[in-house]
Amino acid sequence: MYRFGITLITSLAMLNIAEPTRAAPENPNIIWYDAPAEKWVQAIPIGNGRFGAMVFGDPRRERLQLNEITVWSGGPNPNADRKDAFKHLPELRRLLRDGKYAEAEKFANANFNGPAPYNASYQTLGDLNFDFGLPTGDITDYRRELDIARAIASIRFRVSGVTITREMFSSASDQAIVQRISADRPGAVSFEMTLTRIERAQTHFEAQGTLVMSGSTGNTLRFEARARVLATGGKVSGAGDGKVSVRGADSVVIILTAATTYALDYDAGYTGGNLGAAARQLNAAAAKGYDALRSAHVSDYRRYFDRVSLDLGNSADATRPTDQRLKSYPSDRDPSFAVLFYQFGRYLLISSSRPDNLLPSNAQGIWGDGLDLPWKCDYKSNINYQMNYWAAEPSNLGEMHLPMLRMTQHLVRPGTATAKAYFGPDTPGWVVGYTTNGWGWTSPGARLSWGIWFGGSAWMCQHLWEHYTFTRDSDYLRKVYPTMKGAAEFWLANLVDGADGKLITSPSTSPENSFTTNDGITSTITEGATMERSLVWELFDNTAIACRVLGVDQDFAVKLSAARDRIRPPQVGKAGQLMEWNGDWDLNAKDIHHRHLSHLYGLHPGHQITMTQTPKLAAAARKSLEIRGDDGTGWSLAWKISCWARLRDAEHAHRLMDYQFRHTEQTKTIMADAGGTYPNLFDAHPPFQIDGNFGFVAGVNEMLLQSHERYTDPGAPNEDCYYIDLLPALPKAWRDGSVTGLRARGGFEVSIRWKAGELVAARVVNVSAAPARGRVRYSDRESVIDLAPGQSYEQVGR
Ligand code: FUC
Repeated sequence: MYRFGITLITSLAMLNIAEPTRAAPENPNIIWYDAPAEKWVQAIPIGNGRFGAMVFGDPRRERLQLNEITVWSGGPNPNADRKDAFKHLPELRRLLRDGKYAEAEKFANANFNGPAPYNASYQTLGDLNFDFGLPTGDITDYRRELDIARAIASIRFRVSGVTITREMFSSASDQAIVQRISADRPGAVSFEMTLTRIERAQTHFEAQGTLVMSGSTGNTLRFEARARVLATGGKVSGAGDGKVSVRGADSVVIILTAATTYALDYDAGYTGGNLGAAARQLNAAAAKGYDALRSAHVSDYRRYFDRVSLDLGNSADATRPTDQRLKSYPSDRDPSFAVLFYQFGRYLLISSSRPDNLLPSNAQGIWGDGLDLPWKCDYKSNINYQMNYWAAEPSNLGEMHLPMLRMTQHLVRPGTATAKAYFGPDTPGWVVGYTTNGWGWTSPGARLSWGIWFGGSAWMCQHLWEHYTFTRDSDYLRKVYPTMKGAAEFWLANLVDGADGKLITSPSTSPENSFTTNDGITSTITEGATMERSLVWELFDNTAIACRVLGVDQDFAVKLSAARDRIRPPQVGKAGQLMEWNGDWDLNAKDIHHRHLSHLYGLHPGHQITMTQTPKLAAAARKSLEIRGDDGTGWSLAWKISCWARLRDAEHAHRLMDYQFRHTEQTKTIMADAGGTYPNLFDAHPPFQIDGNFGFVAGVNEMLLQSHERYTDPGAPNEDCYYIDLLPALPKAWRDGSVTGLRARGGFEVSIRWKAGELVAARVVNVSAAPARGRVRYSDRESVIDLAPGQSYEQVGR
């Protein structure tokens, strides 16, 4: 073991970490197509965190399908908890203890579910439509492009000897979607523009070439969208019929803003947002001018995007249209395509979850067309919601995590009511079940197998803690600690003694899966399924360390650690698998390839199971993964990449990409084995679900760098310290490469370069404001690092 105190600060250039390994395509961050989108899953997404559009790019008639992150139908539902459910808890637990699982399922569906309909859905805001009235000549030289390094979309083509260019972006700096339409011949830009919505909206023309659309999604939320045309040359006219016409302009800038009455405020009934923001933002952006808007947008976006670079080399012609590259991935396995998909995931996170978003990135980020979107496009907290944020911290986008962390704290109010309704009026703390939405839903669903599960709050609190481990910002931790404490208090009070005297949860489910006992009883509800045990273990473990770090609640911390050690540990079953249930029933499963990997939570994203600290459980997790098989829904495939990476099986992790990059245009809901990627690089469950995009980014991060294994450093016993594993799962296909700017737990930023599969150089910088310790591991070398803020450790060769 080597120990480093002070180290030299050399530049990345000296270490050659970021030097390209071979000739790269001109701009590796371009997604492009040689035809307009005919379907939504071919269109290009743009977004500024809260306000976005899908760009179809038809030369003659453009449709910008618009979304704003707070546009939810319905409203808060204070009666969604079954108020007397807790009275049925003892009977439900008794049935489960007696192994009467089928009766328990009936009983739970009747007495322990959520009585309220779950109707509210995230919705489209509307459409900005253009009819360009182009000459009838052929369209040639067509190109539709998204530059993910600048977050700018463009469409270019020639018609009747004129080249028309449309360029657009959604600016966070100016809170507007901005588009410029230009031509290489004066007076060649003409169009009619309308702003529409399928229901509940009216549009009128106002002075200054402005359309104003106002409406509501029902009784709670009202919205307003404004689009203004600023023409150079030509003539702009409009009328009360909600249409603007432009004739013979040289170029036109269109600015679009939107506001809603939404507020993330439980007491105010989720209203209080100011519709006047749309007009204010529109006037401010219009006064600024296109070039200033564009450069403010690009530099703002690059602040985040440029933090991570990844080079895995090329093996195919990377200049081809993106849909062709997707289709040929199974035969060329082009690593630069994996890089594009990785960086596209980071683009999507920056574009759907800016730090001041009122709501987090939802099941489709911010992009959704329609009024009743798949699964309401909500925040399913039994995997999907959290997966959306797995990539945030490691990919150096920690600020994008903030909307989710705020939402978690917000759920304490409704979650306290849910805890008391289901576990008793004296129950402390708060709990969230299988999902949440824009209206603070925390209640169970109408029925099993998905509706009754209480692991959501513990899992969300893992995210609160992780933001601290990556930043070591103890002021932040102090603010979120009460939320973690409340979630832990709930579980301290509500774990029960299992038949073996170990602590378990009851009732308990393994999200959306069912079991068949050795006596042939099939059910979905039991006591002590593995996932909740692991979630609560993780919650207690993290919260106890938070107490130490903050120097608070020492007695509580002792209680948490003691209870953590009494939780029934993960069990190994007869096939050597990690048991999903309280009985050894995995092999009886009706759906042995079920998409959820719930019992593997301790392997990933948790840290209860690791290769070096719990090798037997890691081996069992491997067996379980083998039993589950490789195929799955989009997010399931992505989760498997991370799991195999944590098991250090680089080739298996890489093989999963063959499934993840399966080209598809299927948009019907399929619950198994049809996961893949759409031409626009959205992940296909199917239908589109953005968790798979983010989960993929997380998987690649896990292949290149891991930092989940914790140890106690004798020199800093109150701190959480981590092993930093360099290239833990590097596949042969990524022979030479480099990555810069990844983040590791403990407050570090890490850059790595490798050649022929071997480490060439690595640099670990303490980017936190506190001294930071850790252990850097690669191959058989382990180096202890102890760095002051800003200091770095460097390693050359193995
Ligand atoms: C859970 C998953 C489904 C889907 C849905 C949004 O119900 O089991 O596969 O991801 O959430």
